[in-house]
Amino acid sequence: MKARYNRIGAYLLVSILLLIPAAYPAPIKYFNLTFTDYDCYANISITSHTGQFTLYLNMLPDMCTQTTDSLNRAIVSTYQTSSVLGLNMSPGTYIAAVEGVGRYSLTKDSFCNIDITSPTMTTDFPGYVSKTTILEAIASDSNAGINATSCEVCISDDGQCDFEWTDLGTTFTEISSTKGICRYQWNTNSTDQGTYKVNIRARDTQGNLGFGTESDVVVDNIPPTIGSIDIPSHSTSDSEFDVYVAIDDNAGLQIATLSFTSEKYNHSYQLTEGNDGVYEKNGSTTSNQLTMKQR
Ligand SMILES: [Ca+2]
Ligand SMILES: [Ca+2]
Ligand SMILES: [Ca+2]
Repeated sequence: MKARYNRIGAYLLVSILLLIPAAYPAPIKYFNLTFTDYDCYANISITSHTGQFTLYLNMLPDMCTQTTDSLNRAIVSTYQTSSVLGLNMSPGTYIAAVEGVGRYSLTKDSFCNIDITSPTMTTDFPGYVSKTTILEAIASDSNAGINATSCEVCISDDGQCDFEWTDLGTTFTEISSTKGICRYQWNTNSTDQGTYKVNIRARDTQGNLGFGTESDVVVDNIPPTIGSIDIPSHSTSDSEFDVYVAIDDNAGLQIATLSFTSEKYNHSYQLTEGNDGVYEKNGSTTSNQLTMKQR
């Protein structure tokens, strides 16, 4: 009987052991490193806080597979730091990976010696301008940096910015070595009324040219005309009344302000609908709460 129990015990032990894999593969986390320029280097450093890790960097760009058989690797145990280097890397996406169990942290540093990427130009031009206005663009170039005297502005009346670029000289305002503002003061008093294509462009120190977003800007130096104001000659306190004013403008009314004074009150209201035409304001002499609609 005892021998039989021993056989059953051995059978159970073997069964349990068979359920346990011989070895667990260490988990791998992949990440990418992308370059758009040439002659780039990368320095990826790994620190183990607990456990052993292997850091890999595949030096062949745009590979779909693996990194772990690469020779370019660094191995660290708890409290150790090591790094892998990539030199003379070309444009492309490179796969890196960390293999191991525990906690770790990474630092990544990279730089390219040959910059072929254009600066990024961020523009937000106004839709309507009058008198003297400022056109500006924020230029940034994270690699070579911006050429601080390379700003040019285009104001075109033929529908396309192509040959109308004017060098702004030293008007570039630096924010940092890789970022700055191109600014142009446009005196529209000597410009014909109408719609213009406007844009700003700049170069980085390697000569790469970046463009802002070409936009329509309307020059409008003609003030609106105010027609007769139709308002009741008398109103009692708390009574409702209507005011009718005809306002005309050549290029889109932006803001109109209606002011009136009574024996007790002095009010000013802004009409902001932005359309030409006749406006209607309904209100009370005892309240600042007025509604306005286009009649
Ligand atoms: Ca660049
Ligand atoms: Ca043109
Ligand atoms: Ca106008």
